[in-house]
Amino acid sequence: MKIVAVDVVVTSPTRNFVTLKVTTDEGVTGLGDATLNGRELSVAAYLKEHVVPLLLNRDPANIEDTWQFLYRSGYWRRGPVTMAAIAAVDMALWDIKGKVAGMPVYQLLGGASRRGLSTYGHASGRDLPELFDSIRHEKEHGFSAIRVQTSVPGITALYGVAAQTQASGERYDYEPAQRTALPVEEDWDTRAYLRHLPGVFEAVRHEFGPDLALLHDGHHRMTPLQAARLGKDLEPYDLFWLEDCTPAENQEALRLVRQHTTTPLAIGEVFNSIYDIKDLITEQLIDYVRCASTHFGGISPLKKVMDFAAVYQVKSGFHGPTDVSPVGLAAQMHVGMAIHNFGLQEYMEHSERTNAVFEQSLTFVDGLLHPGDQPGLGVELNEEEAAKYAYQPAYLPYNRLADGTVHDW
Ligand code: KDG
Ligand code: MG
Repeated sequence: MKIVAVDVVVTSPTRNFVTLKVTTDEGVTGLGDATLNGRELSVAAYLKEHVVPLLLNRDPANIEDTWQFLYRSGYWRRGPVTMAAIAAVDMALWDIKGKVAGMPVYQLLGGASRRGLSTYGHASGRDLPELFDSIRHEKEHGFSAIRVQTSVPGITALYGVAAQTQASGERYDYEPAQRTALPVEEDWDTRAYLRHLPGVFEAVRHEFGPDLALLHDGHHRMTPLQAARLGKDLEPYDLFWLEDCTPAENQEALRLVRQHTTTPLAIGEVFNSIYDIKDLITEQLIDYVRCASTHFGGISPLKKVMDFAAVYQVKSGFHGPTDVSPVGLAAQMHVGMAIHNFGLQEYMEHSERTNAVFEQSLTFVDGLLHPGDQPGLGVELNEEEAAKYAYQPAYLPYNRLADGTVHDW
């Protein structure tokens, strides 16, 4: 078989998505996700200008060889743009292989290790009553693990709090990238956050009892010492994990955090390669790998890093926000189905319009997500629907402290 066409499709049903479509001479097609939130067109150009010409006439069956060829022949390795582009190719080739074999991709990765994937939902609120309502809503929806984000007195706009009015005046609704010409400025105060958060978790634990798995995303905002203190302060409330407590580029920061707290740690949504996370795994400084198929180079490296992590009893907690497209979500669901050391899958659910563009075989029943048993990834692109929604510039926000200093967002 040969690759005869490769198309890069940019569509924006409710947010921007970049999708790669690979077509073979036998008419089999495969899809890959190359969406990089706020920088979408850079990956689209990387693919169109530098990758598509290299794929034509290649045998789509040779997934590992194609991955290594794209990774090594580019010389400039890693980085989110390069790795999202390689990820899209890798996913599309797994999709094709599954369709040719007549099997869902998880079968090709070793078969199902479980009935479905346990997931966590997102709850948030501006105050405790609103937060409790949001948690109840997620529980009724089937989630037995819930991420809790809350407003903090004195901070106007805070990541992950759906109902609050943002600096832009628009509602956040779990979609931090806003369709504005310039990134929106938000505010931040670490001391106020550290003072407020433990009380919120105490109230949530008291209200919902010991069973409910609770998670929190620190979104890279703390120093190692601040993160260590937060982890310690949250210990009585038995978190399932504390995510991204420090900026992710410094792996050593987690050593200090780990020495001070037994709150489980999760990190990796901004990582692009195994080299970003290998010390965290071998030194057992984390408990969950948050990498996403889309930003980590695809299915092949995600499966490899999880097999490596299994040696150290580190589990998966793949990143599943709405900016990972249904194709990217499917890719990591297949990995999650196959590996033994699956932990928990983030599931934010895409909009109805997005689901009309990406037709999916996924099911979500009683909190268990399943990619379905269609051959390949189980996602098809409705190109007519996709063509209705042109790309719209959108940026993630950024933070400034009270004195005007830029802070991690
Ligand atoms: O593009 C940025 C989002 O994917 C990120 O802010 C979401 O942190 C996130 C999460 O844990 O879902
Ligand atoms: Mg996160």
